[in-house]
Amino acid sequence: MQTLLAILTAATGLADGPTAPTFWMPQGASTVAPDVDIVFDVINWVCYFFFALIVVAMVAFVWKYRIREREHRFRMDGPTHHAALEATYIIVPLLLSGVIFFFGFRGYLDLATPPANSYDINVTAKKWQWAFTYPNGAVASGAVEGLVVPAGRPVRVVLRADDVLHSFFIPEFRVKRDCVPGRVGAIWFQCDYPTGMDPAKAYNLFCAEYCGTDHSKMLAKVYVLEQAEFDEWLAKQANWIEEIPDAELFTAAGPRLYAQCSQCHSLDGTAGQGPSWQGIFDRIRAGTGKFTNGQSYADLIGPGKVYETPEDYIRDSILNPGKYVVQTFGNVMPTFKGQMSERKIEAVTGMMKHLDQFDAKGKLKAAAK
Ligand code: HEC
Ligand SMILES: [Cu+2]
Repeated sequence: MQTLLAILTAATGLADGPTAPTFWMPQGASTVAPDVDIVFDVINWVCYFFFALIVVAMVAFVWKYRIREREHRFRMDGPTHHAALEATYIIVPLLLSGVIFFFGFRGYLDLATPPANSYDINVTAKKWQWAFTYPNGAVASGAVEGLVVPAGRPVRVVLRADDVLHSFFIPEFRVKRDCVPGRVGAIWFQCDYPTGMDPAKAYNLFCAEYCGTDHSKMLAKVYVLEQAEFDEWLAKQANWIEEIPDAELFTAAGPRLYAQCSQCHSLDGTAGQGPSWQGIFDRIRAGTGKFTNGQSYADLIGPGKVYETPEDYIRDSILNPGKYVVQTFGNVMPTFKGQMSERKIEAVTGMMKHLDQFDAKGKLKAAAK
């Protein structure tokens, strides 16, 4: 019934919000969603129909032609050929698959051809988060801001991968495309239903290609804003870190930046993909730890050494994480070059130095406010 309703609203163009979720599909919130859903529903109903037909016929024939007692004589004079029957089961599936192909291919071409006036957003996938770069240079992180797009106009996302294969998937928009290292792909969508910055209303972005340990954490929210609201967000986004007063730099910006590090670095001593930040600054200053190449922190950090100060080492760990890898950990940290400005690095470093002011989740403790 719901499917039928979805088809009707799609056909009459009456949808004034995302289409309702069905048993199979989440709500449909992009302009292509109704087309995709019709093809899906038609294929689905064709499958139900033939499944029922075949099972009923099978059971009926098994019953009708079962071997009865004392009747072991097989008839050898049955028909061997029936032209009309053969023609039917060639022509009917041919027509059906022809129709499915027509709608499927039309939809495919639609999805493959971004409208000329689309708004470009660069998306980079890396283990295990999304980074979004906007035309004005603003960089947003999937873990923190989510993907923010303007409503009511086509958006073209240009897809890249830094390390391994990922896949950009927004189920509510019915779009999915692989992000392949060494290649630049693109996909487009248009959503006419603004969500505001409300996570409960926002749509979901998943990585749909298993890409390693924390693949399941490679999530982001998709916020759709009215053009004016979007422009305002974008202008702020480009320089939010500059707007924070120096005195509040790490208390205000630290937690927000830490959201990009939290999947791998705990604050409470639990080892994750990366070393916990509990006591990190004192540990680095004391110089006792070792790197996988056998050198110790004391060999590298200090006046006249590779890193003048602990801060310098931390900065380079964020920009060139593969240069010196901490013992017992793998070289899995992505570089934050181009995403972490000096000021942002200063903010996270400040947070590392004052972890006692934050709780285990990276929120500023009430007393410190
Ligand atoms: C995908 C997991 C991952 C993410 C995300 C991540 N890191 Fe790391 N990080 C690691 C691993 C693994 C190491 C240890 C190996 C190495 O030195 O590269 C590490 C090491 C470090 C070190 C050196 C620690 C030490 O004990 O010497 C610093 C500093 C650091 N990360 C900062 C950050 C910051 C800041 C962020 C967020 C902006 C971040 N990391 C995000 C995995 C991650
Ligand atoms: Cu992925």
